[in-house]
Amino acid sequence: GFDSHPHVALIPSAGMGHLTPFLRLAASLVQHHCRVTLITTYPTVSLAETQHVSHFLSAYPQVTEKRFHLLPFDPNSANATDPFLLRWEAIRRSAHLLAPLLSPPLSALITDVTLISAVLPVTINLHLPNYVLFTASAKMFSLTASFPAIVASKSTSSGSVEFDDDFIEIPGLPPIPLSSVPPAVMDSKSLFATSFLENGNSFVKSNGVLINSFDALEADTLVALNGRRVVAGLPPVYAVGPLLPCEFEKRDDPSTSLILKWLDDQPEGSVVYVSFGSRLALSMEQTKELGDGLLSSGCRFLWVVKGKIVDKEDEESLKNVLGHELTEKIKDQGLVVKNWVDQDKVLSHRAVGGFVSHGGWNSLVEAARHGVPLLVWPHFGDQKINAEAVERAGLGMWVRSWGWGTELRAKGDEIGLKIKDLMANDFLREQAKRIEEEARKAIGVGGSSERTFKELIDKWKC
Ligand code: BUP
Repeated sequence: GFDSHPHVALIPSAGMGHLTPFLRLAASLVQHHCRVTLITTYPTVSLAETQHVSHFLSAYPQVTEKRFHLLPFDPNSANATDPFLLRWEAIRRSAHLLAPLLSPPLSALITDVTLISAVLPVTINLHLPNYVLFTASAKMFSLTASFPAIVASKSTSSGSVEFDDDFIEIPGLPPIPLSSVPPAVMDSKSLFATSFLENGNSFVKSNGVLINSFDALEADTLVALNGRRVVAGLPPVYAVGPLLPCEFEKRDDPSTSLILKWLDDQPEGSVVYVSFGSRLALSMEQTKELGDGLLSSGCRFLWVVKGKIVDKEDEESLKNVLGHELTEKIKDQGLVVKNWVDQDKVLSHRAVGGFVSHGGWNSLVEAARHGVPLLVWPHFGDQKINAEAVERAGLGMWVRSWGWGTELRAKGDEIGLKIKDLMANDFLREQAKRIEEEARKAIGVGGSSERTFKELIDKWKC
């Protein structure tokens, strides 16, 4: 029947890179007069996630929280060690018990991409439309969706997969270098690889895919996807980005005040912001090379470091993570912090003129929205593919010869030169400003993302 207020449930996966866009989307749905149910699982992997969900729920009392109690899960039973990946698997293994949380009748369920193949049987059974929120780039989506067919075409009679070329061909799109494919995907027995394939196979059975991207950022990829050239039977792809940070995400703790005060004292565009996201702790060697690079660049910097992957376990002091020598040397040139920073406030600060990022998609889109040029240094997963996407858009650069960060190929001097180049590159700065303007237009009245989002909500009304 006709309902002018669609009721949408969302089921995010573990990790801030997944939770953040889900909560931004949820907030946006509330603003568009949708009823929203958020499906949560506890305990979360990181403290940041618990705080984030609780700030969100206090800011939006009209949102219904449904707690999904997971079945006991033995991490040793899965071929993986990453705590976030293990949580995805725990949710996947409980997904068949979701049905009772999906009532009263909903207009749609929006599922994280890491969970889709496990959740789909439930929603199909309930005749509930299922949409995926893909939390990386449209470019990465094109690889994820075409990968099952690629693997099938490369399988030998013995069952192994042999990639004989240096590139992966995706219909309608430029080939993707094999060296950019997430390494975990190439390890065909890993948990990541098997669920990546299962999820990749599921898109054709879902009703649509939402992506935190916009036309000017990934024009050709979005055109190819929606021209249905990439994978036969793929549902519509809805580029609804940039998803905006919300009031509830803002921080005004002492550490944030200190950072902002420090930035206030720096000349316009002079500071390079360095952060590798919420799931990556650099090794001692990498920290040293990056530290040397920042120093030799001669630029001022704001550097967010992490000692451990999971924040709850990160008790090491800043001094220990950096080492005595580096701590002493950087004092006059940069500010290094080990807390969660309000990245939106940092990127919007006039003093910030460049961003050295690991290539997490949320961070890259946030840089786009604020017109901050990027130097991407990919470490794992989708990060090289995302880096290619921002390079193509003109928003940033990355150095292919550095390989994955974990390979330790990037050395201090070279990192320093690249950072210098990033901060002095007027052409890149101009392009970044143009993309910022395009981002603003995309979500403004009549913009591509705004129209797409409304179209989707209208679909849920009938
Ligand atoms: Br760290 C950090 N403050 O101190 P990505 C991150 N963030 O606001 P990731 C902060 O977390 P995946 C901090 O703005 C972005 O929205 C940041 O997501 C925010 O990378 C989010 O950039 C991080 O996608 O996740 O965390 O590595 O691997 O899933 O992409």
